[in-house]
Amino acid sequence: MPNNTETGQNAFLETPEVQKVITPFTTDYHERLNFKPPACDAFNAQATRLAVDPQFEFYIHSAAKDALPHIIGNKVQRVMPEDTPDDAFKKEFAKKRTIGIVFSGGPAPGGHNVIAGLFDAMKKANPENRLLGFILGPDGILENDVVELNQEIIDAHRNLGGFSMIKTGRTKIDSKDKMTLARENCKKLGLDAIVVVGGDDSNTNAAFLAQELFDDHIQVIGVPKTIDGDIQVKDKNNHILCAMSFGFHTAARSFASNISNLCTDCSSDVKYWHVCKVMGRVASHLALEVALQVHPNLCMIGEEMADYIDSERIKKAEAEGTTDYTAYGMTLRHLSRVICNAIVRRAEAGKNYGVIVIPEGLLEFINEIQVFIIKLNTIIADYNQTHDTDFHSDFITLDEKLDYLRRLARYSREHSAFTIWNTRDDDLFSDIPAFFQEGLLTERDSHGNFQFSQVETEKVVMGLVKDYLKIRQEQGRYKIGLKPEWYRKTLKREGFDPDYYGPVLFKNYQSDDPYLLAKDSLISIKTLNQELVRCKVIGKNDDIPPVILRIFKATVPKFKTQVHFYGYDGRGNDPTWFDSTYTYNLGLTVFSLIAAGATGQMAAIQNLEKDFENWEPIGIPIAPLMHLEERKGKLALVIERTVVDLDSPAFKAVEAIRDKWLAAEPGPDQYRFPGPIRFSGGSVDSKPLTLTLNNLGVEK
Ligand code: FBP
Repeated sequence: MPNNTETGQNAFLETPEVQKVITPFTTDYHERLNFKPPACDAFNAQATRLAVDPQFEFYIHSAAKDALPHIIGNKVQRVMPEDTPDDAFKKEFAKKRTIGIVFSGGPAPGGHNVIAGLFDAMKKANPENRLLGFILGPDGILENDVVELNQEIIDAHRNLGGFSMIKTGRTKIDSKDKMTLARENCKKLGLDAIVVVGGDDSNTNAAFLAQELFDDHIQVIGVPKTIDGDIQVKDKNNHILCAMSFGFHTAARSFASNISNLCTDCSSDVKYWHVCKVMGRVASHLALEVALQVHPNLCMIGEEMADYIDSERIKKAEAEGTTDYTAYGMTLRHLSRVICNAIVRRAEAGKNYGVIVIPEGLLEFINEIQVFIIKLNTIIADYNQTHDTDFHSDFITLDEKLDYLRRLARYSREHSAFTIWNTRDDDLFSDIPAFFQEGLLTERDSHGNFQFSQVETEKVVMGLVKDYLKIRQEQGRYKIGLKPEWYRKTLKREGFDPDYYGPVLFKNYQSDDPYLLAKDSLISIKTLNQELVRCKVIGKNDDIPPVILRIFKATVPKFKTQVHFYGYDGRGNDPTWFDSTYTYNLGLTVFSLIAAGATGQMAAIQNLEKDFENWEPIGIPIAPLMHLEERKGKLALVIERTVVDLDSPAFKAVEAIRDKWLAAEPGPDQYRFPGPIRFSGGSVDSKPLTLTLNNLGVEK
């Protein structure tokens, strides 16, 4: 053992054995750096060319036609191998180019491989090609903050997670001034092309940038990134062009691996409900994939909530000759009832524990919340437009914000004027817990999106669930079922006759039910005492026998939760084999698009849902994917986000099987254990289960 002086400690740290232990460079890390993802066939040729594939068609929005005239006519292009390029082709393909690349929005596993793929392809075409990385996202473009990416930098990031190589940001290039600045900076850098790696909003931005830079001959190519999985592109005839954005698989697998550990934990100490919120700003794709990976006891899918129809309410209204508009879409209250019922059913089967998966964007699909979000978006946008300052800087505290809303409501009442915020809105809003009010009033992101990750969705939902369970408990309708054998054994051990006490304590003692349920009236020691006296099992002044008390206590559930948020952790995970390979090929595709002169296109890999041999690199025109959507209180042209399709085989599978996963019956739970993300071994080339199921649905 070294002595305690600084020199001694340093000498200790420098010994090879200690170095081996404390090195930050693990075996997995080296394996990742050295992994060379396979390339799609086309990229093994000397060069590539593009071929328009006329079979794909889109509905074109007239607003997109007006706003993006130079790129609206783009078509789907296939990257083809070119093994016998003539001299003119070779010259053009290998022309010296400077390409800029920027990450935009939240990190997603695989981003570094997009850069690595692009770098390898451009250096293969011409070693003098230069790749510049914009630092900290679109701010890097506006501030001309770039770094030249060389072999050393690229090699240090291959197959590793995060966007740390050049960082990212959420700034949007959304004004004339910013566009002009972006153009000037791209020209100053001598860029031939700029690559935007981002989500739906960033690819929207890429299209506008392509339009803006068209006459300067600076090409713009987008890359579909986001763990949320909501960039999925089909043409108007439902042909799949891009089945999934990159990063989704890794994030979902990472969440699933952690959540399946909670399944193990809760079925071991049988006392907690683990409430797991998983990221996905709006769409529930991640929650759906996690459900398929883990088989949790309960999984809410936001899209289903919006689709819900309360037929009982509709019938009741019809009978009264009225229409009940609240019967369409699920309310928060109803949602909490659905969760409660599931919890109660499991408790009755003796399982007062479990795992619930809640998508981050769940509240977006709850009608009443959606109305608040739209109204508040408009109020904030209007305020910012009519004042020089910003709503959130002028009203810093929640009280100040609420006071402003109250004034709006008062104005509408006193002037009998139509305003977006009336007294009823204000009253309903006052009923919401303060932390949730604060969440609904948080600053929107730079794209005008409501930031669901800032709202404690799970707290809102589980708060209501807890309240309702308490009511059910007071009504005697939330009990833990006891195994008859355990009850009999326990009483016999103490010398009591189970058959004498059974009918007094349980409502189903005479049945063949697998679990005994305490009578509804037994909700406290006092009511137990009363029942025992009423049935003449004990006298008025007798104590309850301790063993009976013990049995009673075993029927009383305590609802204990542990809340978890899975988002940033999975977003930072090192990519799966699927995402590493997918993104590397996206990078190669980007260069093929640029080398062939494309602009306003998004790089994609078709047939991702199939085995790697079937993957095909393509370019998808971005402009035709646009539609009008409300942003910052105004209609804006944006790429349409894909939410979970309730008719998809993946959702249908979950719908059909989830009652089994609830496992509100005797026997073991149905949890699935996907294991940790591995970079080698048997399951290495697995892909998202949603993709596989949806593909099987297509092939059938
Ligand atoms: P992108 O769409 O930019 O990829 O980001 C997705 C996401 O991870 C969402 O799942 C989440 O709601 C949001 O980013 C969190 O944003 P932030 O990083 O700003 O907290």
